[in-house]
Amino acid sequence: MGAVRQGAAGASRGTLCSSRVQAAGAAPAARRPEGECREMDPRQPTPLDDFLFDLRGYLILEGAVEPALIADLNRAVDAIPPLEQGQWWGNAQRRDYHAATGLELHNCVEAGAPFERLIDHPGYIEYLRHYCGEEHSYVSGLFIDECIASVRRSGGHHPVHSGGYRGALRGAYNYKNGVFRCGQCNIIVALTDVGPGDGPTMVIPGSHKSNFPHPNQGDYARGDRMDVLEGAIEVHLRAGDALLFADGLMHGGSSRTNSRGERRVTIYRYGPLWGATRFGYQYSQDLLDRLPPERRKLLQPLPPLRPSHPTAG
Ligand SMILES: O=C(O)CCC(=O)C(=O)O
Repeated sequence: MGAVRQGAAGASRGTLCSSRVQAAGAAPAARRPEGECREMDPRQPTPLDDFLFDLRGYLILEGAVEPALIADLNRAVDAIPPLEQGQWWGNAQRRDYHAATGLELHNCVEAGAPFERLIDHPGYIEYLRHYCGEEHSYVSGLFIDECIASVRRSGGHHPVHSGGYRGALRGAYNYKNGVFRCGQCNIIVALTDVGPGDGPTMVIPGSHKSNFPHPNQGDYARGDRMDVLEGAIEVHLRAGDALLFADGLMHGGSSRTNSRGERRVTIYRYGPLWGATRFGYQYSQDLLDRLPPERRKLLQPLPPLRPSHPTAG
């Protein structure tokens, strides 16, 4: 099974080192890290994207992340030491969702500069703002409530979960009065090619709106595999492609049957700026302090507000 690849939305886009466009005298905090090159124009969702996202609950953004960053991300993944489930590495923690998923390093924005660069990547950030950033409201903006580096080896998989039926508001798909109001959208960036046998993510197109439970979805905790679940398709990606989907879409990971190698992806979950991290992870002050303001806002949209001169008693 293979997902139909959608045409590249914004074909040839140049790159530009931000340092070249920095206004003279700009505050250092507003600068991107030295040598970091960014695409000139953030990719914007098109009317066709809106149609397909509404219809299917997901989009494939081909070539969303440039090869140089993919190479940096792979080097950053190589640098992750062997970790036990629950073990911390700095302010990131191995927390596999399920015994079968393989390594899932949560709070991965704390695991190296390449992960920071995904926070507001122009290959997809405007899509998130559009679909789950409460556009045209008094609280428009985004917050990243989970970010994960995932490494899966032979035999690994992720059982199906989510779906419109009795779905949590947090991940719900919504469109009303001319605006999207999704509770959460996920961006999965492929760091390796993910084709047949590599353990591609699976989705059930349209299930973000389903009114019924899937009768054969099985038991998540028991680790039932979704490989042959009726209605599910594999999403094949090349390294650098991104899968964007409403969290309310039924999704999971097919079994990796290739005996060698690894499937490497990052999973960043975005929601409205008033959200909270799912498991209680806190972004470190060191990280918040060094990020450019527009990135910092995606991790801490509203700095804590306290009286500067607390009154006694
Ligand atoms: O690992 C995968 O391919 C699926 C990821 C997933 O199920 C999730 O992000 O909730």
